[in-house]
Amino acid sequence: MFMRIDHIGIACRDLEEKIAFFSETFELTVVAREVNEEQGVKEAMLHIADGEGGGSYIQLLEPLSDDSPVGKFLAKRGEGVHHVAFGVRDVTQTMDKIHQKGVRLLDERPRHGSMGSQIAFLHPKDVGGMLTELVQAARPEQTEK
Ligand code: V0V
Ligand code: CO
Repeated sequence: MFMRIDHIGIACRDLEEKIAFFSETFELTVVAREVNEEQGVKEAMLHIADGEGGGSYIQLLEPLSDDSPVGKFLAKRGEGVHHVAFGVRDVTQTMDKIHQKGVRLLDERPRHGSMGSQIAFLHPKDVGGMLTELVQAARPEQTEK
């Protein structure tokens, strides 16, 4: 079902400061930046490695507002790991399979994610307290601008 860890999402208050820290400390390169209004975040992807069907990354997330998912998380828990995202071949099919096993989906249909991906979230309370994201990476031709 899962092909790789696509990314670890980290909630931060100051995106630029955390980009500087992660890129300098771990020698990682920022490969994408995006403001995602629907998800209420400003985010950056730092590349780690390439895997089957896509790469793996650290995703740094700064909230666009206090009442967004990441804004609420910061207020409640402070900075730190916000979610773990797994790479899947077909996000809709994987959502159906997982839903049939009794795990609540936070999205009824896939949403737009970083770098042209299709994403969907699973309820953290049904996954041992871990907010879980499914990622179907864009095919190369879909990421070309
Ligand atoms: C909340 N909870 C978490 C959590 N956020 N547990 C683990 N990890 C998290 N990140 C717990 C929280 O402590 C509560 O537990 C319970 O879940 C319900 O949380 P709540 O505070 O009552 O509810 P909200 O309104 O904060 O909503 C939480 C959820 C929300 C997870 C439903 O954040 C959501 O819909 N997230 C999905 C979208 C998202 O996170 N987007 C930002 C990343 P107790 O206190 O009841 O025990 S965007 C992204 O990754 C992109 C674009 C990408 O990858 O490309
Ligand atoms: Co993510």
